[in-house]
Amino acid sequence: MALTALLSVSDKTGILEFAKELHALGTKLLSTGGTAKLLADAGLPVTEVAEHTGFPEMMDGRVKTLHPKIHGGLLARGDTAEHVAAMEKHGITRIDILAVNLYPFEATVAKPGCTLEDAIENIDIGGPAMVRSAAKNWKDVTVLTDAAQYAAVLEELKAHGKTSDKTRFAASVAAFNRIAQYDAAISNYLSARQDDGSLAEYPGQMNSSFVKVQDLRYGENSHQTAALYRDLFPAPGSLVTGKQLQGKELSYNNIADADAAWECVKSFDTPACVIVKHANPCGVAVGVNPAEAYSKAFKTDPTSAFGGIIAFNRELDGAAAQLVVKQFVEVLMAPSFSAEALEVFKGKANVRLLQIALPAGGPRPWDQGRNAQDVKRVGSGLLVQTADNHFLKREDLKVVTALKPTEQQLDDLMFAWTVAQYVKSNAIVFCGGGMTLGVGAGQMSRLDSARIASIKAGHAGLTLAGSAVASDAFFPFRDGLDVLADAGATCVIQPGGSMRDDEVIAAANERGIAMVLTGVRHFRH
Ligand code: 93A
Repeated sequence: MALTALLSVSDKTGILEFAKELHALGTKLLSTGGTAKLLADAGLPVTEVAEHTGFPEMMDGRVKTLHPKIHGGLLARGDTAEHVAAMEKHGITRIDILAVNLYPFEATVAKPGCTLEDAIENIDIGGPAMVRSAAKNWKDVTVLTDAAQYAAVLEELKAHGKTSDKTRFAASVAAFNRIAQYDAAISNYLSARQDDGSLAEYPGQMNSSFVKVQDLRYGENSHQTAALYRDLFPAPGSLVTGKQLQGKELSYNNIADADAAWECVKSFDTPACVIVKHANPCGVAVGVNPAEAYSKAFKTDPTSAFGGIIAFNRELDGAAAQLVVKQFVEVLMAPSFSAEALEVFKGKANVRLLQIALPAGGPRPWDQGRNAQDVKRVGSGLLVQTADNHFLKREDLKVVTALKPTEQQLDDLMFAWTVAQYVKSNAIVFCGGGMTLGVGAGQMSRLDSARIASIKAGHAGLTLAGSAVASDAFFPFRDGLDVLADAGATCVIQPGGSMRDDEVIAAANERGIAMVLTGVRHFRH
């Protein structure tokens, strides 16, 4: 018996060729307005759904296929006598093949300036309803939601006059996946909007949809498999919006470290360089140009910088490239690369160059370019929080010591605080002259982070006399502060809020340290 195919597609790619082949195989064609017209214009015999159901398309096409003759034809089980009888009684024809792709909701909302009204009109109702019906009834119906599936189905039809169970089941799974993705896009888009259509600050719920970018060779370790996904709507200026210009494929660890470096370097207004190793900055500096910023950043910890991930927030020019090329570097990131810089790295085919545009609103995280949500997997759950986007302004600082920081010290403290936000807790960051001098990261005790930062500065041959120090969270006791003072620090920035703030402030006064409190902390784990 001749098969019937219902074709209803917004994206008409490949549909005419598919319909021609189906027709050649003796398949009866049913179709909705626009798709039917395309087929009819090409001379194919096609019955409009409206004619088939006896109901016109109405309400601007909102009601086209939502009819028992369509859904009965998709849902009836061929192996159930009662279903077959109901079809006969109501004059319902079996629909064997359904090809549907949906109103382009994702593409519509991705366009700048898309209104809420536009978005809503592009929510497909009838398409997903048919896809669900067909996918549920996969034993009887082949459901196609992607033009890439047409060829294989035609081959099976030509060879066997029908599709295999395996193909229909796989197509059903693909269809439900597509519907889930589509609904997630709608839910995400709407959740992020207020009643008036403006962007809500935080949807208050975890419902991101992700698109796979690529499989990775392996995960954090070689026995782990891994892949990179991106948000359906990535934040402007975020790592996944970048373009790799040269070099080996990025690894899992490369991507994680590149993200840490990029997020940190984006925080600076002036030319900056961030060198990351194992998710922590091992050198950060600002300078009059990228070359100076790099030279300073490198000095913090030349040992750790080996094989590092390096990010700039300005075009990487020839001068900076000539310096960077001297060290072993895994990934190099910048908003752009000058022709000279590209020339310098041409000979280093393994170095991965990643070009990422800074967010249009400016390089600062508080403008834009951050994910609304941070996600961390725990056990069989997810921890979700708003991102740590807090931007500290100078006027927010509270001086709590007898000594007031000088303007120069305030500059250094603000710099140190910005860096500390990107260092794993407990973070202690010694800085001076727009560069990091010693970074203590990821220790279980703040005291040890302070000791390590000071030891590392010593190893790098840097003096901490007159340095400024940021602590990502408060000092629980005065001992940590004493380590900073012993090392030569003269000013400190920290959140405050400890039970022993008084003890810590008294220690600062005693040691001749100017201390400012931020009132916010930057734990990062
Ligand atoms: O507006 S709808 O939600 N109402 C429907 O009844 C319906 N039936 C199919 N959208 C509906 N469709 C969609 O129309 C399909 O999913 C497809 O994307 C599109 C094809 O329309 P045309 O053939 O007129 O271009």
